[in-house]
Amino acid sequence: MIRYNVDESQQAMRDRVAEFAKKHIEPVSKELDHRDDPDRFAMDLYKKLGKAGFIGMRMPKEYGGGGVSALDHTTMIEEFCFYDPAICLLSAVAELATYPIYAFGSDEQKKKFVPKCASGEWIPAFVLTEPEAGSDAVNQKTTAVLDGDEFVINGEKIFIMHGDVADVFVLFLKYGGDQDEGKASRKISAILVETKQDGKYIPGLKTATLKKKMGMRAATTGRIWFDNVRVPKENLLGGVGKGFKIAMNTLDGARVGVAAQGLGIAMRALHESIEYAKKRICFGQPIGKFQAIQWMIADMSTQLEAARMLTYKAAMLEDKGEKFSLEASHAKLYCSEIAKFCVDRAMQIHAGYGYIGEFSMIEKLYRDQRIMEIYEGTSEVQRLVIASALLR
Ligand code: COS
Repeated sequence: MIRYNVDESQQAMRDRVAEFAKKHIEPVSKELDHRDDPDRFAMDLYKKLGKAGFIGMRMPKEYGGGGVSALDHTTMIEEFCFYDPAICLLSAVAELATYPIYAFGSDEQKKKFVPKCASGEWIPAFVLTEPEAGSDAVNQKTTAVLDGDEFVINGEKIFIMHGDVADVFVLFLKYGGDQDEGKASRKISAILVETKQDGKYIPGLKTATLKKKMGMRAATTGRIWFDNVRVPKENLLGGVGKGFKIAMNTLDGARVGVAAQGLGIAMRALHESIEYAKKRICFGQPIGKFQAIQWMIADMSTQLEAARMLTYKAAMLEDKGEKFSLEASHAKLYCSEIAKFCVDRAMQIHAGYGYIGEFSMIEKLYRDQRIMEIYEGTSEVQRLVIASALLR
């Protein structure tokens, strides 16, 4: 009743995720949410996700991916987040970073990188954000200079999902064109960086794991420094000055993914609230008999259904090959906000049993959901994208 499918393949995907989740996610979910040990990357689980086909799902089968539609991928994320949003990120980050290689790479680059990233053998990271370039993504300070057959890279990145463990970076930086003239967004390029040689970081590359993260702890978040890092010039992705468009195009799809994360979180919050309202006795009857609780549940359900329609619309446009930037922003904005609303109402319904993590999942959901209004473009950036599309 709290799930809705446009077609049968969505239910098949939900069944597939549920089977994996019961076997491999539920037993480790609490352990990976460990507060004091955020820098232990869940490599075993990552490999299991890869083996089960949950990494690189959107990549074509010829490149070792699952070849699933955007709608089915959305369903996968939604259902995964019902079980554990943080563990879902292990897969979502791989998709975010593999997509631009597949969509904009040369044949050689695709053959070299995509199958390894799509199988879970290599961990890829999408390396855009800098200390002074988050929402203002154009304001890149990291630079590349061509020296013979190599780029020499200098700069710093922050808040990079899996940046502390990745084998390959899709790195965005200032390179190309006349850097003093013309549109700033056309002076950004993307370069693929293989981070390791013989199991060690290449010279000049340093990373650190960011500590005391509020939620989403099964996935790590890193900081990266480049000090004269040398990369072969054939690792340029998609051409000189194409980096910003590559990043924006990639984020369109990723934003539908974040919307789906919001759906999964809201769905779990609603599910837990319904179950709890049926069994929690207060003033001599289950609290679900009180109108105050009924209205909260009705509001959660209504918002979840509306959010789902926005998300599925964006995914279906993507599947049809149509432009979906506006719809992706609608979905990401609304789903991240309703996830917050639903988790907050679930907390109110559970009261003390929601606030204390050992009693329910609500406390974890409360921490996990908060990043959704921030990453892949804040809610303010989504409003900017929506308004500029409408006012153009
Ligand atoms: N797909 C492809 N190209 C796109 C695009 C998209 N969705 N959106 C914009 N572009 C292109 C534009 O067509 C334009 O190309 P031209 O130079 O040929 O004209 C170029 O990119 C610049 O577009 P625009 O001027 O609209 O970009 P802005 O600098 O105004 O972008 C925002 C501003 C805030 C929208 C952008 O910087 C952004 O999305 N920031 C958030 C980044 C983010 O999500 N960070 C989160 C961390 S990443 S995990």
